[in-house]
Amino acid sequence: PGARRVAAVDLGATSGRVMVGLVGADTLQLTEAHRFENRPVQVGEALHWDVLALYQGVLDGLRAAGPVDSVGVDSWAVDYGLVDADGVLLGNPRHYRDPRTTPEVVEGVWKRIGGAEALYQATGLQHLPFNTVFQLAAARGSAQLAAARAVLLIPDLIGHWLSGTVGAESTNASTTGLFDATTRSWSPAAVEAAGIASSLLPPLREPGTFAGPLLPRVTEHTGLAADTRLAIVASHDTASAVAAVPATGPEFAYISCGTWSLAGIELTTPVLTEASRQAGFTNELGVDGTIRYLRNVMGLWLLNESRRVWQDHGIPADLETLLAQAAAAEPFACLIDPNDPRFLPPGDIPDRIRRFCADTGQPPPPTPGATVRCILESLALAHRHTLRQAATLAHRSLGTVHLVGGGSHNALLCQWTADALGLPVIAGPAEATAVGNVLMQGRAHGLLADLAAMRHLVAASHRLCRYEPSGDEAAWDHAAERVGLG
Ligand code: LFR
Repeated sequence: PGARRVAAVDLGATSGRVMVGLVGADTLQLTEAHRFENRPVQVGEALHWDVLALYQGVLDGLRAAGPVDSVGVDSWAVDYGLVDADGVLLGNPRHYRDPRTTPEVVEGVWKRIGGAEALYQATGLQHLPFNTVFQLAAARGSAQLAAARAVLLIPDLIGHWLSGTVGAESTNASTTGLFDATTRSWSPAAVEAAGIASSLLPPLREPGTFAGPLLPRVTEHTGLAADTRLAIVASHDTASAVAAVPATGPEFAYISCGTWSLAGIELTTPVLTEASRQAGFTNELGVDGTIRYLRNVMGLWLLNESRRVWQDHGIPADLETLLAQAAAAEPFACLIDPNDPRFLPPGDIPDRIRRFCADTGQPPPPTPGATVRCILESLALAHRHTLRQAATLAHRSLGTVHLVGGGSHNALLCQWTADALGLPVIAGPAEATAVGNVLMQGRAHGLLADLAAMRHLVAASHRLCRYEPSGDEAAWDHAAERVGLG
């Protein structure tokens, strides 16, 4: 069969895009049809996603895409919309950086299930305060939750509007803390601990399948053909990105680097040991029955949010200039633990970095360039720490490191990650998420056999950049010890 033309809708924390993909057994080409901003909206204490603006961007993008055989949607994980008995959205979805999942909410869930250990045994999910299980627990007793008939994760909500179907795609369901990584189904114990009715959780659906045709209103509005189908892709953006890692051998590590750095390895069975839980590792689902064994590292959020604050304060924050200044700044002058919880909420990251330095007896970075150096060196150290821990906990060795996502354009971060690990880093593709989305649609159309075929196609069709370690590992060892990432 020949190549297919598909549309990949990829929603990220700062922007959404619709890419047109041409995919076949030996064909993989992506072009951007439309890109639009994603601007979270603060109302009082609550931080929301403007999901209707995103949906409008999706429709505009589908119209710009022109005729396609199918449409697939992926986005960040965890967040959801509640829909009522008429299938209508109840309120705006909250942002995972919303402050309502307090320690009391988290402890309430742990108490109901018999401790954090029991929740990890049931789900295999790393503890993050914003996991869906805690968000829903925080919403307990609200009028909205009382009226809700389904919890739809963001890509499934967009898919519902496009096709009228209701379901929960499994890779994204595995990020909720309501899903059992061992049985690959919803976890009754975790659902009970969240305090919600299990009927709110839609039936699971598997990536590489079709949900049904787009609604007539949608095809009329976008000019797409009436038989255009909604494809179920690996709708968790990280799962799509990992599926698109251009690895050609078995033992590789990956870092999907954008707003977050998701650093880990691929396994066939979950690791649910107490050491794994304490180290904060997650067992999320990949495609073809794989486990994404990884940990969230705070990622380029630190840099992007710093730039936003500098711009607000009238301080120049051109990326190229900042990176050149960072390259010229003093090495290892100050370091942070990127995963310190103080860096999670939106706000003045440069100020929080200064405070972190003050609290740890380090000189605060004197300039934006020095701050960027601090961020990137610290991220490289966190990458190293995370990958080495993943390998140890899963009894594996570290092979080639693939760095995919927007961060693959950041040469300093790629080089320093290679230096810190003492391993070569292969950077690219930058659009790994959209590539994975397109590839899974290729699977649904029967054009690609398995994960290995998908990855070979990415390796064959993309120009990748290789960074060799510079050999100064001792300096990185010393730096890692200083900041507790040794
Ligand atoms: C990356 C990502 C991460 C998830 C975070 C919040 O975009 O999907 O995998 O932990 O966003 O949903």
